[in-house]
Amino acid sequence: MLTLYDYLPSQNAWKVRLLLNHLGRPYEQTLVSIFEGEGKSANYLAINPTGAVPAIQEEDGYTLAESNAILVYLASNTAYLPSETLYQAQVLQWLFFEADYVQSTIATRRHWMLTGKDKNRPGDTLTSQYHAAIKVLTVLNNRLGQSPFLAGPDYTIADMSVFAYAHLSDEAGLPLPDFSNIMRWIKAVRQQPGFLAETYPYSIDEYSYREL
Ligand SMILES: N[C@@H](CCC(=O)N[C@@H](CS)C(=O)NCC(=O)O)C(=O)O
Repeated sequence: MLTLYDYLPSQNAWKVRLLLNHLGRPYEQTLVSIFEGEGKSANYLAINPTGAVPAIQEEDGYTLAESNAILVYLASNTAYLPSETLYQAQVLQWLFFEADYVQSTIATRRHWMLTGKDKNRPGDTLTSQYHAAIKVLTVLNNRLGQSPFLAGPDYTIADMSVFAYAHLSDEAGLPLPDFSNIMRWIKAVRQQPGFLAETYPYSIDEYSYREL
């Protein structure tokens, strides 16, 4: 059976849980206590060289890391990753956008704010991060004003990936309700069959205040 290396409050890991839920694919979970340093163990670094979650391991030992690469792999030959070349490339466009822009702004800011780490960050870093996050939400809102879902007419792994942190933007101190197209899309994503509503707060982990 597939193994998912997971840390419950991680929304990068939640993306993978969401897709597995949509697919109805059974898996085993191995929890990695990242803030206690378990990700830095030699055993785990052999699975994911960055020490981060998520990662997966197939029964034959094959391993894969980076949440968006995992989504591409697991969604291949399913309705969640179109096979037509340009449509598939548009899915990749939004997956790369997520990894580059969403993770460095909304996700990082939310992590800092929910674990108190924002108090140890310089004010100008927080200010420039806020403006960068607003720009990301504006790009998403504009795109979702033109298209029902990010890559086109269908719900794909691009939506799963971006949704993971974007729908929690209010927890990063961002004015999510101001972005009406994103709000419409959030409702549409929640209505997809097999949507996974369950997320976990950092407060379930007594070590989450630690720096990585
Ligand atoms: N780009 C990576 C980011 C993964 C990531 O940052 N994971 C966090 C949890 S959300 C983590 O495990 N951090 C621990 C570390 O980096 O050592 C992905 O998309 O999978």
